[in-house]
Amino acid sequence: MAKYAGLSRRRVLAGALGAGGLGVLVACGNQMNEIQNAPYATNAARNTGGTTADAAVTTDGAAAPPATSGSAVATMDHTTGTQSAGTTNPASATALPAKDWRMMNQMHEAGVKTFLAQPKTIRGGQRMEYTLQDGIKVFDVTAKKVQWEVTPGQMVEAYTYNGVVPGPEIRVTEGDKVRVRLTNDLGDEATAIHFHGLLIPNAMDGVPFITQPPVNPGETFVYDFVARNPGSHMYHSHLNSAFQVTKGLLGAFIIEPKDKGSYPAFDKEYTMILGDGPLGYTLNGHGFPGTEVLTANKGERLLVRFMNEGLMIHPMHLHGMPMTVVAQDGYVNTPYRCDTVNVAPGQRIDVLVECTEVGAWAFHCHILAHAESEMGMFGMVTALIVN
Ligand SMILES: [Cu+2]
Repeated sequence: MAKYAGLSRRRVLAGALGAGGLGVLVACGNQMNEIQNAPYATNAARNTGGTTADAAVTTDGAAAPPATSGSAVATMDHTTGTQSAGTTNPASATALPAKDWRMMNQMHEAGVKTFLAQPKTIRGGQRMEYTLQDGIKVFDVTAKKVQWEVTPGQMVEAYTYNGVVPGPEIRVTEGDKVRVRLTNDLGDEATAIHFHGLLIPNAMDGVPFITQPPVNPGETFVYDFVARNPGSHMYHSHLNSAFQVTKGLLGAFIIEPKDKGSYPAFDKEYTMILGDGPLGYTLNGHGFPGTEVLTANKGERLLVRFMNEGLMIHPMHLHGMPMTVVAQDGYVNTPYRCDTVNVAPGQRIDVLVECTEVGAWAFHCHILAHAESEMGMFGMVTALIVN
């Protein structure tokens, strides 16, 4: 696999550098160097495989996996210690530059600082409001394209439900009557919603040409059903899905049990939706350092609902404390402990964490090519901070 991809990749990096607005001051040994946007540019390049988002999709519409090899790397200027995107020595396009450990440290540190400061960005997955009509909980969902800030300063075209990635969380209680009204404002593609994991009437299953006609641009389709099986589920597109879902047409669909005693007790919960594809490697629609920190107080029992909406398996690893797997695909199972849990595409894995250890604990995918490079951490990385 080519380590460096030459000038086309540099132009992309130059664009990423130009898109950001912040300079980052980082310490380097005993000197201070200003690196313009270094963590953003490098993470942007990493998160999208060093190409524009659309270039990660092949002409037949299938999503290509994000690149895992380094590409936009040959931009270190070893004489000045600064990045030189755009104007590079032609010789460096073929020659491997010597490692610059100070530069690597700077980039790692800058990314972590940005992350710990928790950049102001739009978060998807907030609970969706509903209206109650004749005893039915009615949710209005519009599929539309937006420019989405995957990492700070890096805007990518996303396909969204109601403008955010993940789409707003739909949360109901077992036995509720539910109506989801889907309006397609994508403009140039049909779509449909599949309610992944729900026991549902066949006509409501959301698969075009099997259970319903496609919802064409400008059309609305109404899904009506009763929420039968409690647990962590999902809703997502089932048309051109390798493209539409990885572009962002996805969200959590959580059915709380009528009998709270049928599910293990917890104090606090997070849903963590895993993604890979045109938006890069993401947790809840963002790549590090744009990912959200998880927080808990010592002694709290934290529930994490992993949901994989990507095309790859992601072994999620928490430092510092074990995880106890309590449910898979909404079904409560015999619990078992681990510190790394494989989450396959389509799976939902619920884990409990007894927050016994104070500190900032890294929490990341352990396919390390989805998480960290010589340019710093990127993609599927966050932290659990126990106070
Ligand atoms: Cu991964």
